[in-house]
Amino acid sequence: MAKPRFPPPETLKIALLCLLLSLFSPATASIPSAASTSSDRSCIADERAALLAIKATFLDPNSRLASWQGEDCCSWWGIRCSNRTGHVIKLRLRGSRDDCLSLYRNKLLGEMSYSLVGLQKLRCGLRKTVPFLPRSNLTGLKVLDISENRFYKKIAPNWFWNITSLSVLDIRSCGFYGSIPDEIGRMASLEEVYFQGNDLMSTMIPSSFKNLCNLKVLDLRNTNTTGDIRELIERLPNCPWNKLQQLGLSHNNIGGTLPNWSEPLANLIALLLSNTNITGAIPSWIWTLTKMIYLDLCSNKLNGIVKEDQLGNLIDLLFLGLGNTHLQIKVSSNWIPPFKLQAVLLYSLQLGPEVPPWLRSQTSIQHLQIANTSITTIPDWFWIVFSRADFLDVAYNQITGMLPATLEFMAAKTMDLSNNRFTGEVPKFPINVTYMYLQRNSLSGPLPSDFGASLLVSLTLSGNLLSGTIPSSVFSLEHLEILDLSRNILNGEVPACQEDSNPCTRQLVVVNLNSNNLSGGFPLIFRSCPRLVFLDLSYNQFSGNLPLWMEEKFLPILSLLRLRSNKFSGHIPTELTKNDQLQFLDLAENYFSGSIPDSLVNLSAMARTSGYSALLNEIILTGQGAIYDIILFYELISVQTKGQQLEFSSGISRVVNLDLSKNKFTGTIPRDIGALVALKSLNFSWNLLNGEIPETIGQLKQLESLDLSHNEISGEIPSSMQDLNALGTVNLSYNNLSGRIPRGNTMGSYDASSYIGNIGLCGPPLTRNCFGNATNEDLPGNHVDLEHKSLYLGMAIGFVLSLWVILCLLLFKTSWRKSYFTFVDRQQKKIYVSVKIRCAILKRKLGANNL
Ligand SMILES: *[C@@H]1O[C@H](CO)[C@@H](O)[C@H](O)[C@H]1NC(C)=O
Ligand SMILES: *[C@@H]1O[C@H](CO)[C@@H](O)[C@H](O)[C@H]1NC(C)=O
Ligand SMILES: *[C@@H]1O[C@H](CO)[C@@H](O)[C@H](O)[C@H]1NC(C)=O
Ligand SMILES: *[C@@H]1O[C@H](CO)[C@@H](O)[C@H](O)[C@H]1NC(C)=O
Ligand SMILES: *[C@@H]1O[C@H](CO)[C@@H](O)[C@H](O)[C@H]1NC(C)=O
Ligand SMILES: *[C@@H]1O[C@H](CO)[C@@H](O)[C@H](O)[C@H]1NC(C)=O
Ligand SMILES: *[C@@H]1O[C@H](CO)[C@@H](O)[C@H](O)[C@H]1NC(C)=O
Ligand SMILES: *[C@@H]1O[C@H](CO)[C@@H](O)[C@H](O)[C@H]1NC(C)=O
Ligand SMILES: *[C@@H]1O[C@H](CO)[C@@H](O)[C@H](O)[C@H]1NC(C)=O
Ligand SMILES: *[C@@H]1O[C@H](CO)[C@@H](O)[C@H](O)[C@H]1NC(C)=O
Ligand SMILES: *[C@@H]1O[C@H](CO)[C@@H](O)[C@H](O)[C@H]1NC(C)=O
Ligand SMILES: CC(=O)N[C@H]1CO[C@H](CO)[C@@H](O)[C@@H]1O
Repeated sequence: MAKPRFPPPETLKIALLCLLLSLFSPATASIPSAASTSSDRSCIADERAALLAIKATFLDPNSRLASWQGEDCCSWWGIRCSNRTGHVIKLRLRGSRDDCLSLYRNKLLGEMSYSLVGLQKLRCGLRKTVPFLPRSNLTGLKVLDISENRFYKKIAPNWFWNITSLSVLDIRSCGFYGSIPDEIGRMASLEEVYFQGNDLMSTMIPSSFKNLCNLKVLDLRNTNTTGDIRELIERLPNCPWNKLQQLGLSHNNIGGTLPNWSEPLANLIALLLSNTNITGAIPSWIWTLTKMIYLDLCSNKLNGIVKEDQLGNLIDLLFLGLGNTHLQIKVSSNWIPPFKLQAVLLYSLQLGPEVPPWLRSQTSIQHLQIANTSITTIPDWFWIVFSRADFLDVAYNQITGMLPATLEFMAAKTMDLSNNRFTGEVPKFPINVTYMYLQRNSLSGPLPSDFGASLLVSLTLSGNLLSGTIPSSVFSLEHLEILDLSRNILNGEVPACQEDSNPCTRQLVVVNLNSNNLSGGFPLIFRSCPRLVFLDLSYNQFSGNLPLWMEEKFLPILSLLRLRSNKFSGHIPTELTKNDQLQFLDLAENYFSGSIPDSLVNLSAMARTSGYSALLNEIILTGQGAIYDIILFYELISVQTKGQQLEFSSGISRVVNLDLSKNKFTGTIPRDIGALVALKSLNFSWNLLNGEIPETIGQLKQLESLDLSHNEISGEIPSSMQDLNALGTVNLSYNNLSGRIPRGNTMGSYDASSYIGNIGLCGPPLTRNCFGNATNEDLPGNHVDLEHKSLYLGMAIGFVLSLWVILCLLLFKTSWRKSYFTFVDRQQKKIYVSVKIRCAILKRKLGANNL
């Protein structure tokens, strides 16, 4: 996969922000959201009017501003007035941030319009002061926090740029776009500025930023800031009394090399430069920043050597991120660092073959990522030193040996040991673990009858050598959402649900049992899983009829069903076709018989014209549950289209596939098959279908692959198929088709093998001419033949190229969305979980209002 595996995502930042609460947490965080601090006097009338004007410009579907009425604006929600002067000094209208992550719910929607400014204009006009430069009358406002709302408008002009009294400006994730106005240079009181998550549209902070000599915090992460890091740093306030403490530039298009200064930003405690294009060496001044707590240089092109005397200067360091760079860490084997880290991100570096011995002293670590670092063994101390850690990731190494029996005493909530060479049996899991990744190892033997981890949400054991049956205890894990046991040698039946003694999990969202040796009928246990979205039972020995899909809607939101290569028989139950989320149905290589039900065309998820509104995507967007992890499963399942085995990444949520090949279906292709307009791949090959290809097939404009070969289909190829421009693969061979092959944009351009075995077909690419209807073109002749041959050769090459383009697109195409969740990789998911947990704890600690 070319996709970088460990980009420390935005969620990680949030996680670690939660972790290191004091960092990047604006002063507003401590303001109670319902201001109980009303002063004796009521608020200043002008300010009240100004606030009402602001309110009038909001769409407020959740009535969050319901308290904004009455005389005393100081008692309104989100407002705080000064006891001394009575001025509104804080305005906090932050959108809600569930779990520290914005889920775009309960937001103030709408435009912050100019009515406030308009109000002032009027007043100015009356007083005949300089027109067009009105000041907002919230003259005492010090803290403005409107973060996490959705304004979707230009960042300037905007009323708040004229409030020079502000010391805190927090407009994180507000959907503002455009460049920051020069006026910011007049806001000399600013101490904390949070722009994160808005779109500065490839610009940079203006040079007037230099004036902000009081600036302590600048958060420009993920703002589409573009340019050279030196130029950017030159625009930072560099006053003699330089106060800058926290600088966040991660996730931007910043390149160049870091400047080598004599006078560094001596007060810096947090420097976040991850996911930028910065190159070159880390200049020595960074290692003189002895107050540094949070240093994140992950995912850059930084290179050079980091030595122990450099790292050793940073005595207060809690967060160290150097992962996915070209840096080499060279420290002596007995080095004991002066710091006690809480989070270490050293993934995708060369650290191995040993776990760096200096980590042994880091007993406070909560979060450890040393995946993909060429480690081959894990020392015994590892399991002890990190027994209290919350998040452990050592995936993608070559670690051999057995998992310790003491695993169950560890505190980890997320543990990724996947993609290693662990052997032996699966031990009991850490008691509180929710996410356990063990896929792609060499674990063997039976599964434990009790995992000892009742909070498991995700369990992935695919690609091991596990044998025996699936213990029924798996299905009594009441929080389990993801179960992947694929590619093992498990056998026997999937245990049934014993409603009384062993109530089944109802939370399952993803079940992957692909490629085992499981048998028995279709596992009825899944009937009790109303949230199931993804069910893959392919390549097993399951047999018998599919259960009648009940009126009560068995598996109501199933989006993907793969039963490929089993021994299922009987008809396709029509009830199945009532499912309105099924976007991927693969019943190939079974013994299904009977006709293909006409009601198949009612599979509405395959008939959506716009986008793939499959639940998968929707849930990913709204971030519910553990669905993020589904993406992991997309990586693992392979789909046969275009005659190739593909490993899909998240792209699979955009694959619409209907594969009934290699069964014993009889009868005709449903006449209205053209209704399934979203289909990308249709494979009815190797059945006993007869009748004609329905004319409606020409409506399947998205179709990239069509295989109707090895049936008894007769009649002519419908001319409507000429319009299938997306079609990359066609196979109509070995049927009873007749007549001329349509000559449209694509149909004539396929290889003759697409059509062979149909005695009645004629015209290119077949050599057989349509005599009787012959035109000049079709007349035999060396010249023409040669021309045709080179034409077909060209087309074949073109076809191969376009096939690759399509394959590559399928593999790598990701659609950028503003939300950072859309293509969250598995790493992010894990982090999301730890965030969730951590935030829950913090919420409790701080009171729900403050997060
Ligand atoms: C302001 O007044 C409120 C109640 O009168 C009091 O609880 C609060 O401590 C005062 N704040 C300051 C900064 O004096
Ligand atoms: C400040 O207010 C004036 C008057 O409304 C306006 O023209 C100007 O654009 C404002 N500045 C910014 C940066 O919004
Ligand atoms: C960054 O800004 C450029 C220029 O305005 C824009 O085309 C691009 O879409 C922006 N990128 C993102 C990720 O918003
Ligand atoms: C880094 O630079 C490369 C080209 O050199 C560009 O393709 C890529 O998008 C840049 N990445 C970021 C995060 O700016
Ligand atoms: C930075 O400059 C100092 C002396 O001014 C020099 O010793 C050091 O090697 C330079 N470092 C880099 C990374 O250029
Ligand atoms: C492992 O790290 C290397 C660079 O050291 C990187 O190219 C590769 O993509 C990483 N692999 C994974 C699975 O992240
Ligand atoms: C598991 O979680 C419980 C409740 O939060 C806690 O009391 C216990 O110490 C945890 N156990 C371990 C091994 O961390
Ligand atoms: C699969 O199970 C069948 C019995 O159901 C058994 O005969 C066969 O040997 C098993 N295959 C493997 C590879 O274990
Ligand atoms: C599709 O569903 C509708 C409504 O349930 C039904 O009336 C119609 O007969 C179905 N079409 C087919 C071909 O079964
Ligand atoms: C259609 O299915 C058959 C049997 O499953 C398979 O061999 C063939 O490659 C598939 N066709 C395409 C175009 O993927
Ligand atoms: C010739 O064309 C006619 C009608 O266009 C068609 O019915 C007939 O099958 C064609 N003959 C051949 C050999 O293609
Ligand atoms: C510019 C402006 O109108 N300023 C007014 C803001 O409100 C205070 C207090 O009411 C007035 O004194 C200012 O004149």
